[in-house]
Amino acid sequence: MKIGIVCYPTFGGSGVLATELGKALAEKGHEIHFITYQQPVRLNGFHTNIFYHEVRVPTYPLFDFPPYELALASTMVDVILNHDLDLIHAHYAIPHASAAYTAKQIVKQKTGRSVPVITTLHGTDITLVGRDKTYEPVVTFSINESDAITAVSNNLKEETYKHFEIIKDIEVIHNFVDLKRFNKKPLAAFKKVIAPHDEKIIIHASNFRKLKRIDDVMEIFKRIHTATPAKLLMVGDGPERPIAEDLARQFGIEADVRFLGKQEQMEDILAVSDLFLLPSEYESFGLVALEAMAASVVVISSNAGGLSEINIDGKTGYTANVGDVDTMSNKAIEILKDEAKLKAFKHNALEQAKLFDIHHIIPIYEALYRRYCRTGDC
Ligand code: GMT
Repeated sequence: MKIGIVCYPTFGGSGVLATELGKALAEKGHEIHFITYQQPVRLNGFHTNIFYHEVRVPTYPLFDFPPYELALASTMVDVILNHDLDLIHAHYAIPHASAAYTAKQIVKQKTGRSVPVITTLHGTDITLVGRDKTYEPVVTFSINESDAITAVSNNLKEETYKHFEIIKDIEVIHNFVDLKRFNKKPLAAFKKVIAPHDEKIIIHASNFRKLKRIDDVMEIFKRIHTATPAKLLMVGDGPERPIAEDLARQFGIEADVRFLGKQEQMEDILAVSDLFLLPSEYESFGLVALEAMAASVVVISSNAGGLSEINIDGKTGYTANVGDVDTMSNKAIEILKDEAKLKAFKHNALEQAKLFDIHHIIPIYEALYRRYCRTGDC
């Protein structure tokens, strides 16, 4: 099949998922066209079946806000026509689903052909930004106009029906992880640099927005640090980072907290880690937690959104109510101090991640695409 993938090219989970999906589909022989404003971060290396089309947004002194959505829709039209795409898969509703709708109408008017649009909802496009009155009518319309709608968790499906008037069926296709990427390589030398005295390695990775509750991460680590020798790796960047750096100094733990910024080699960092902290206010899924589990890292998370669909309380880690730093800290300390339990939970985490292996999920997307394909066997 010839598939156009529209996504955000950044480190966010929706862009990561869309890029990994495209790469896996290309491996299976499909022709993949990424359409976005920048080369997606995970799109490294050359593949004969992968094409990248950059959306350029011309500026003009009149524009305080350059119209990205129009440039995106026009680029989609070009790519659909020039490469005879079978379908468009839009990841994250805003503005991708509505731009795809516009592109579809233009192609229909020009050629008479109706190009199927599949929209995958990822989280904040529904639970945060999309619900804003400024966007809601367009989001509702473009979701309903999509030929197929998928959500990355049962929770996100429920949230979508709760907050939008959706008249169509939403199919849940869980996010996935490529377990092959997480074959633990011997990284003893790297581990020694981070934890020279064999301290436990705790990790958090996100875009450091308020919703990630970075202050909870720092508070939980402070308590862990008091109870057992530990180091904290903070991966990513965003508005809450200076606050977290301040807290580390206030708590007197700055020597044991490393802010690594945005990182592409998550596999190596996770490979030396013991425990992942994700106390978020909401996660539709928590792809980063799944990646941690694929690297046999135990997860302590909140039970918000779809997190409980992947992190099984008392098995792969622990979950607690949002803001319950007492439970999260106590459970983290308990497991870090009990080597046998830590080992068992690490094993369980990997086993759970296997359920979401890429090889189970890609065929589900392919079957969905086929349902909307022109010939049925494209
Ligand atoms: O978490 C973020 O802020 C980034 C956001 C995104 O759109 O990239 O992530 C969302 O999509 C991911 C991939 O489906 C999910 O794993 C994240 O849980 C979801 N984030 C939220 O729901 C807050």
